[in-house]
Amino acid sequence: MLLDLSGKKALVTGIANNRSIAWGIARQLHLAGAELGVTYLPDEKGRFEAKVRELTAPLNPGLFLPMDVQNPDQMQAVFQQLESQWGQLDILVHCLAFANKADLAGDFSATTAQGFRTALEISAYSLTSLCHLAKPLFSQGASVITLTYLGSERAVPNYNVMGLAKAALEASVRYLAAELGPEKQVRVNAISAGPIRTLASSAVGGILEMIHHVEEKAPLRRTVTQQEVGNTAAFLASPLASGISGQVLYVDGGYCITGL
Ligand code: 0WD
Repeated sequence: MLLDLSGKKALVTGIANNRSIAWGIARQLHLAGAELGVTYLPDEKGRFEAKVRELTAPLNPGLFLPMDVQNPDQMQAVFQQLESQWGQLDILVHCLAFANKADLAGDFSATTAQGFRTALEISAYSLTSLCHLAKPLFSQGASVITLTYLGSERAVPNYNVMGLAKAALEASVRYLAAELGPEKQVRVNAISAGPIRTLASSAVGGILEMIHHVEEKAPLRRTVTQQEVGNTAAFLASPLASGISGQVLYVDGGYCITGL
């Protein structure tokens, strides 16, 4: 098989339900033979846990743990477990983001300091803290993958503070790639996905109009699927992408090249 991830250990964050991009990624990594560890965002009633556990059961995750990236103890616990169970990490998938709904519509200038901090901390800083924890465990040639969006470089209506978070995330990809490459050939890349209907994207005002716009204007005249993003993640995780680091790779049907 050209794309073979058998024996690779992959930690996948950000699965919320069967529409999540992280779910598309987890399935394609599994199909390529990787062993999965899954983290979920815990809530008080344990509903997320039950849902994600049931969804991911067919993929037999070797690790299944709660992790809120605003909770350093939970993050540390994940990596302790990972170290004792796996001893190393080959693939790290960062596929999560959050901003207050009020900051994802209306005037960008109305963003509060609190809203700014929340969006940047959860959506951008978390990649850095995850990489810091994972650094001693990364295997030779390990691959880190995060998810970003075109709103980092263009003023996309309503994306607002999340655009800033994604710009910071993309800059983090470059700094992390520069830090992690020399010693163990660890690669860090972002996939910039076109708009897909998910729990997170439904919080962005006017997402359906955005999707229709892409269907009309993108060179491929359609949006992309979670599976297409998952295939790209599997490629980036594999030795087929051994020369690629610090990049933002667009999986958007070509939309980003258009003049709108
Ligand atoms: O159109 C889209 N859907 C695009 C999404 C286009 C381009 C990029 N992306 C990005 C998102 O910005 C995000 O980085 O892809 C990533 C995954 O997003 P998704 O698949 O669209 O959304 P979703 O299925 O909701 O998964 C994101 C999850 C959260 O779900 P909710 O909606 O409940 O916030 O991120 C997780 C959570 O599971 N999450 C957290 N995980 C750990 N700690 C936290 C947190 N503090 N906050 C949210």
